Amino acid sequence: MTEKTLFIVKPDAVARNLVGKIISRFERKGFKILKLKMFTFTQEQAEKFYDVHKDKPFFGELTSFITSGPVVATIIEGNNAIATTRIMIGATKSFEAEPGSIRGDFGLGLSDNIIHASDSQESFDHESRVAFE
Ligand code: 3AN
Repeated sequence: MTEKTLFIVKPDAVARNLVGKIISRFERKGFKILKLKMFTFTQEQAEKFYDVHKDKPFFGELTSFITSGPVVATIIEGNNAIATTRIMIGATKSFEAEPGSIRGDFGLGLSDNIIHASDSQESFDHESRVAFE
């Protein structure tokens, strides 16, 4: 089923010059890039983007990290895009993520875990609206 999803190359990965390597994995997998945008989240935008986590103890850490530098937001399209992208990015804690996944190959952090990707149609709708507003 052709589907769209959103992923965001986070500030740690942009700072480490990993943008091309990360995007190329999705192209190589067979996804088509529909939109691409480099920007820095404002505090307000970050709070809206991560709205579902607003009651979590790490909310402050999350918004301060995502606003700490430029990110690259990408909307891609392809078969089963949402679930397949989640498999490709790997476990939330980069230090536990499987080698072969993006977090498993490029990171060791938790807040600084390289990449974000929508985990449902509902989060894609919300997150793409905020990132591309
Ligand atoms: P994922 O990014 O894999 O969907 P979520 O939705 O559970 O993970 O968490 C959203 C973001 O919050 C993660 N990308 C991570 O950066 C951060 N995060 C999750 N759990 C923690 C935690 N215990 N401490 C700090 N940051 C966390």
